[in-house]
Amino acid sequence: MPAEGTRRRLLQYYSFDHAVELLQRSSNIVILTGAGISTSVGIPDFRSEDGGIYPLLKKQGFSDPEDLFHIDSFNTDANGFYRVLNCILPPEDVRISPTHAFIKLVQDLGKLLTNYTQNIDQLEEQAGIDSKHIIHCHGTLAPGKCITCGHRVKAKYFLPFLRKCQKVGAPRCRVCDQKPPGSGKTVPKSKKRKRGEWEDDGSEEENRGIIKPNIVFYGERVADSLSPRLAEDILKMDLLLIIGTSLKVAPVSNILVEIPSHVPQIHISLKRCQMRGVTPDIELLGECDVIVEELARRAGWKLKHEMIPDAPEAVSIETLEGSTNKHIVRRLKPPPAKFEERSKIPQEDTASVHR
Ligand code: CNA
Ligand code: ZN
Repeated sequence: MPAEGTRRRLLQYYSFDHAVELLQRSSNIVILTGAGISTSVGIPDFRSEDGGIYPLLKKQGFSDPEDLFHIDSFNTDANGFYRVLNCILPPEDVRISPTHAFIKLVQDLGKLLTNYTQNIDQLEEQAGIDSKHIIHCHGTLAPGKCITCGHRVKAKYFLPFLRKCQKVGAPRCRVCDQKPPGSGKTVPKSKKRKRGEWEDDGSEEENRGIIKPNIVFYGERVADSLSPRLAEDILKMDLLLIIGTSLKVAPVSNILVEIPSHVPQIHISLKRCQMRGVTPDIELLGECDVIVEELARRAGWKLKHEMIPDAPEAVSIETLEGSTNKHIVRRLKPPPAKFEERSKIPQEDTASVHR
């Protein structure tokens, strides 16, 4: 018997091909995404042991890296925040990943109801996903807004400036900088000041006129549009895809608990779903780009992306021992280059290798 509050799995769906069938026959798909869909294009996630920002910051001596993304930290030491933000800024010439292209394809096929994204990198827009299909649960990097007077800085000016912040410090509001101190709204008083070794002596007055990115910090409310949209979507959705998220950040992770249990759920990620009460019907474990590419190929959909080879590469799908619905999906690598090279070595050279 499942634990109380745990969704009962739909036992008729368990294989990779069931996932393909669900994609083919569904017409109102909700896709919940996280930082894992952008790692392949050079934007690290938070929690991956291999390359995530939190483990990296821990190695640098920050005992509680999550604190750096708390609104109270921003209000007391914006420079410290901007130094860290640098780690998750998209590279200047960033491209979308095959997974972004897959979500766009779902839209083009008329099957995308909503992409609830926790990402702040705005690659959904770059992929061509229509804003009517996107809920940015945690906001976006840009535009920026002055925390004192509310002056807004357009994305096209703010994004390039963000790249300089590590060197020049937090961006400042030109309106406030022209006014004498005390003439604007004051920065909210911090309730949370245990930041130990990374405290930067930043006073509230120093933070006057700082520009804040449009992201939702820990300690702030998620996008107002999330709950009403979810209430609507719940009535229409016929499939939930969860891609590249650890599901560790509430309240977004709670979306899953609110979705009616008859709606099939597919979870695609490097790691198994570990959120209590969440029981995806099918778990596809591995690089999301490889998995969506194979799903699209088997569904007969044309997924085009510069990182996807023209000739399909074989993947292996291995069911985890002791389960029916958890599958490890890997691209079968072509033989290592050295073998090819060796076969091209002229006969006499081969002989010298064995001499
Ligand atoms: P997270 O907690 O770091 O989890 C990411 C998840 O994705 C982990 O479970 C990984 O195993 C998995 N993953 C990583 N790479 C891949 C891959 N190639 N294929 C499949 N799975 C992969 O991040 P969440 O998104 O769950 O947490 C929400 C936070 C992260 C939000 O507040 C975001 O704003 C924040 N964030 C966003 C970005 C971005 O916008 N690109 C980058 C870093 C952090
Ligand atoms: Zn201002």
